[in-house]
Amino acid sequence: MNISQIEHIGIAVDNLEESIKYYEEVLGLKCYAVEEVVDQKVKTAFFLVGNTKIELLESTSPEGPIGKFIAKKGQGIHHIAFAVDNATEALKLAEQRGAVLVDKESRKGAEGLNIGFLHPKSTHGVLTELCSKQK
Ligand code: CMX
Repeated sequence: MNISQIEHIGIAVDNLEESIKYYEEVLGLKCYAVEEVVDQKVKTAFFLVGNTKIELLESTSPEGPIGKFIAKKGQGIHHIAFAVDNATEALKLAEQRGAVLVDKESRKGAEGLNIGFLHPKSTHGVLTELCSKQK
């Protein structure tokens, strides 16, 4: 699997603009990118903290994963993403080791990364993303 670092922490928010203000004006971080990921039904905003990113996620639809999460739990930490060499291989290995996959293979996510998720029911409650630059 070879996890090299926490790539990002995903945080579900009600309103991207309002949340960006908090991260910039209170914490003094700088939002360096805003991107819509259409197939995930989210708008994202990114901040760099050392080598790790904070990814804010606003839902574009109540049917999307973030819309459903916020309806149930409200705003807050949604997932943790680990950087690996090859997300598809890491997913396969995680499955062999007992995790339940949301994604059988990696797919394209924000910032062009290849991403795939492990189901939180199999990871002690934390939605876990594996991501890589290569496939
Ligand atoms: N963290 C912890 N638990 C979570 C969770 C999360 N982020 N999201 C859902 N759950 C829990 C729910 O609370 C629920 O638990 P209970 O059965 O005890 O009530 C269970 O998982 C099922 O939740 P659900 O609301 O019925 O949602 P679904 O099963 O339809 O979907 C999941 C859950 C994880 C499969 C779905 O959210 C998913 O596919 N996530 C991966 C994709 C994603 O999150 N995309 C957004 C980020 C995109 C990006 O980073 O670019």
